Formats: sequence, C-alpha cells, structure tokens
Amino acid sequence: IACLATTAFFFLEHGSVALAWKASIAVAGIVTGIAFMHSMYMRSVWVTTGDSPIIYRYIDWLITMPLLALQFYFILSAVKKVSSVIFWKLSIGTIIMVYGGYAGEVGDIPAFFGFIIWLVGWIYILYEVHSGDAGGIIARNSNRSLTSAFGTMRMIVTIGWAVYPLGYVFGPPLTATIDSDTLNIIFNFADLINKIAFALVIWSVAIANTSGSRR
Ligand SMILES: *C/C=C(C)/C=C/C=C(C)/C=C/C1=C(C)CCCC1(C)C
Repeated sequence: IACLATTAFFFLEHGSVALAWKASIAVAGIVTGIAFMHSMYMRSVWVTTGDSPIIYRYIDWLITMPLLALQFYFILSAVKKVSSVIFWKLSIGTIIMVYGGYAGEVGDIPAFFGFIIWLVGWIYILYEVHSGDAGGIIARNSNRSLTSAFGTMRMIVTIGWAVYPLGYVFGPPLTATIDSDTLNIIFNFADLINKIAFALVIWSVAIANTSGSRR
C-alpha cells in the first residue's frame, strides 16, 4: 500500500519538477507501481496456498531492478550530457543479475552458481556507480544536491540491496535457516528502503534543481 501511495505521489509531483527531471520522477512512480501490483499477486498466492511465490518476486525484480539502476543514468542526464554507454551498462548488468538469481532459485542451474552470477552482476553495478563512468561523472561535478542525492542512492544500492542476497543465503534457496514468513517481512522492509526511500531521494534532488522551486 505504501508503494501505491508512492506511485500516486510521484504522478502528482510530476508536474512540479523541471522538464529535465520528469523522466526520473515518472520512472520512480512506475517502479513502486510495479512493486505494488506484484505484492498483490504475491499476497493472493500466499493467502490461497501459504507459499511465498518466487516467480512473482523475480518478475518484479526483473523489471524494477534495471529501472532502479537506470535512475543513476537519469539523474545524471538531468544535469548534463551523459553517454548512452552508461545506460546500456546498467541495463545489461542488472538483467544478467536477475536471470542468474532466477535460474538458480528455480533449479535450472545450481543455486550456488546462480548466486555467483548475481553477485558478479551486483559488484559490477556497484563498481559502475562508485568508480566507473557514472561514479567518475559525479566525482567531477559541482552540483551539491546532485552529489549528495547520488551518494545516498549509491549507499542504498550498496547496503539496502545486500539484504536480498542475505535472504537467499539464510532463506530456503541455500541454507533455510530462516523460514519464508520471516523472509517475506525482511523483503518487504527492504523494498521500503530500496524502492520508496530511494524514490524520495530522487524527488528531493529534482525539487532542489527545479528553478523557481515552490519549496
Ligand atoms: C526492488 C527490488 C530490488 C532492489 C531487488 C534487489 C535484489 C537483489 C539485489 C538480489 C540479489 C541476489 C544476489 C546478490 C545473489 C543471488 C540471490 C539474490 C537474487 C537474492
């Protein structure tokens, strides 16, 4: 429900930000909208079968994770001309990640191997936003609110995203030391940080960079 509220908020706020920021604001609202839909599907399956449906979680991740990673590209593009290579690196990196994790989870490839593919993809994304092309642009720029927002978003992707692999290691796929009820709560909490708080950071930099801001 918080995801739905976030979507409504972003679609309403879309008109309040400068043109250059509209893509980031729209994408932020779309991500939480997609997460809301999938949470509803997952809840239905949970209520009828008592199972935590892996497939919907991965369909959600498959769409939302590349979009979240692309926000780094969108916010940079709002203030300067940025090479589309960054767009492709972030997209392809995240899609490989999700596919590896999914194949491992459903048993197409050994779970441990899936874990490794995902880990490599994630480290690659972290490299890209910390010291790769995107990280380099932010290190050289002088827009204070952009630098600070980028830094917070990068921290969320580094620490907040680490919650999911911990769930994979301690949850049913690998060692099953925590049950799927607990895992659901942990994943929902992680979404609150990684999708909703992440979106609000983007909103705050968009407002700060909208000239003649009403705030
Ligand atoms: C909104 C949803 C987000 C940000 C989901 C993020 C998911 C991950 C970062 C998952 C990572 C995983 C690994 C690093 C290893 C393999 C297992 C996964 C799929 C849980």
